[in-house]
Amino acid sequence: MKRRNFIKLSAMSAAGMVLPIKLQAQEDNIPLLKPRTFKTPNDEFYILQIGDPATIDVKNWRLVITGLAEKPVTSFLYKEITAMDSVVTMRTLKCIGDPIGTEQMGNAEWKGVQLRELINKAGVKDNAKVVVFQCADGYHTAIPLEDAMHEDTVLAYEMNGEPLPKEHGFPIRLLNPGHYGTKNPKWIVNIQLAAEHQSYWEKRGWDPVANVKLATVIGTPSPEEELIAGEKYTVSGAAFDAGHHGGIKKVEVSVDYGVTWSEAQIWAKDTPLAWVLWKWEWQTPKKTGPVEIYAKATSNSGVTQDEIGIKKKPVDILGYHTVDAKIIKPE
Ligand SMILES: Nc1nc2c(c(=O)[nH]1)N[C@H]1C(S)=C(S)[C@@H](COP(=O)(O)O)O[C@H]1N2
Ligand SMILES: [Mo]
Repeated sequence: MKRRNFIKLSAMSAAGMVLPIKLQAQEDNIPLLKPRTFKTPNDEFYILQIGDPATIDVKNWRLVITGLAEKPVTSFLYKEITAMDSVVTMRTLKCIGDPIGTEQMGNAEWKGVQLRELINKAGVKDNAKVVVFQCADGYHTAIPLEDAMHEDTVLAYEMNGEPLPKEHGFPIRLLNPGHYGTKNPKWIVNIQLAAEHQSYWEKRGWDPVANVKLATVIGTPSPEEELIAGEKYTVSGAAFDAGHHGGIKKVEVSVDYGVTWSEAQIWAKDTPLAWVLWKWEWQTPKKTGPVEIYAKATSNSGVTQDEIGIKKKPVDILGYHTVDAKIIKPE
């Protein structure tokens, strides 16, 4: 059986047990897309941190704001934060160290409060330039004050309608629009207004700005997947610009080493702060042998992906994503 003939789905039975279901995709004519849902389910969302996830007992937790503040120590209880005016927002997270095409990208609907609401309660002194987040696992990172005061910068306490899962930063994490995962700290315990700060990853040579670069990921086919000659196959994936170039305008696919490109269909999108999902119906060649699939995105501001080269460690995504697959004879 070919790898792509079966997909495992989970479903809740009446008793609440998780049952694996096998779907015979080709017979049922269901194209297998990857990602297959616009919102990544919480238990499928990638998890990354410097050590083990921190365990925080919310009863003993206080979010403290200190440093160059008018009221030098301001603290908030979980229930005070969750009682404030909230925002619900779709956001994609991507790891800065994600070599293009891997799995370190996910999208969720988050609920939280604007960070500036809390910072304004503490009051900002003139000499404050950055906001530093100290986390329960020892991680720390800073963002410019201007970014912290941006209306889209959110302290999230819910993910896809559930309290933030432990792995994703319970009780509270930052969602910092336009920035790689490094600037989206989890398990925050202390927020400090400061003149400057060298963050955990910057000390180890990583990009201190961490702006997300325009990227396209091919989900199907997966590397080395065997595709049947002369059949319909749905190439699919995601693209994301994190709002830096006005959002994704189009995604194109090439199966002839970039000589010709076909426009894919964007089948799910939200604001530019969330990924777009795309698919392209391919009539696979009759001839068997290796094939390479390329995908690239163009933004609304006209930037095309292969024009963007990033040489700064470790955002070494150069050009677009390519996947090697194989065309094989029908059985
Ligand atoms: N406290 C803390 N927050 C952190 C990290 C960490 O090591 N510790 N890693 C960051 C990195 S590198 C990434 S890519 C994202 C991943 O978020 P996720 O695990 O919710 O997907 O968390 C960020 N926030
Ligand atoms: Mo990351």
